[in-house]
Amino acid sequence: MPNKQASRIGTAELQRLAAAGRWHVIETVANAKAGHIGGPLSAMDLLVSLYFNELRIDPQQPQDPARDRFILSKGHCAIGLYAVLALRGYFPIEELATFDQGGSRLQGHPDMKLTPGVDSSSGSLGQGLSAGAGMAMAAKQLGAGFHTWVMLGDGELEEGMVWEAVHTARRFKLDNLTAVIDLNGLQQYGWPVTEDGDRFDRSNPWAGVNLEGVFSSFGWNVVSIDGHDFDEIQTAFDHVRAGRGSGKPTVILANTVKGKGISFTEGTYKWHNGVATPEQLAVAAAELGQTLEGEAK
Ligand SMILES: Cc1ncc(C[n+]2csc(CCOP(=O)(O)OP(=O)(O)O)c2C)c(N)n1
Ligand SMILES: [Mg+2]
Repeated sequence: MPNKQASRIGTAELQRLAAAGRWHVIETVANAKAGHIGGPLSAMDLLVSLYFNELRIDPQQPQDPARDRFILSKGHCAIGLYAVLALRGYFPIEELATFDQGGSRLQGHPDMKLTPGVDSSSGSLGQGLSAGAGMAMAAKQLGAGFHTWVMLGDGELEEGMVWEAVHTARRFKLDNLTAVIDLNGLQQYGWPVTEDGDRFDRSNPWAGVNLEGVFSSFGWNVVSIDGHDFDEIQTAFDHVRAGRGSGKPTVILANTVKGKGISFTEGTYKWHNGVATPEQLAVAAAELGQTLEGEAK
């Protein structure tokens, strides 16, 4: 059985890990001179909670067949996942410095053949939930007890293939599958609009849509949370566990802030991707309680 943490870690430690993870994101992307910021930061509290308190995994045995699976369907947020995998011990923190370089195990989008701990390649939005449904279906057929988790973006939710998987997962009673939706209200640009001088409509793609009702009507268990509140995240995980045996997959609708945790990246599409200047890095380090070398103060 994979080595789940013997006991859950508390909120203060989760906050410390999330701050370190956010720092690794902005510093690593600045070092690589390209990469995504807003999505990795909005997902960070969820990722830390999953990897440190929920997934049954063993970083020493990343291919253990009994491990829980995690798919980052919004694969452009790879640096967020890599930061958490490094903090969790899958590979050295120093390896983050190779991010997005030729020959690195840490490419700009997740590659399951390269990176320990990455269960599915991703980057072309819309596909991860189908892959996860396949894994969950395989677990059922094999009588395996592992759980499959898939994280999607709210812009990604506009992809039609997502909804094929939403329908299929209920059809096959995949109560061993959980979708975590990072509802940060922003995507890369938005809908193109010709009459608007700004060229894009950047309003929340799901404003006015009752997503809870939509997923419920597809037959899913639904839990809505603040995706930056560690207690609420834990409650959602408990909800998932309670849903095992119900014949229903569970969706966690996690309300988040794009770019969360650094003042100048919060709540703006402009930091969907971007490279921080040395001055901006200094601000981020101060806000996240890090030194510029990345050591916790
Ligand atoms: C099929 C596909 N179309 C377009 C893109 C380019 N793209 C990368 S990120 C992104 C926006 C995604 O927004 P969202 O899912 O909300 O992610 P987040 O806000 O968490 O970064 C787009 C359109 C892509 N990777 N795949
Ligand atoms: Mg988004």
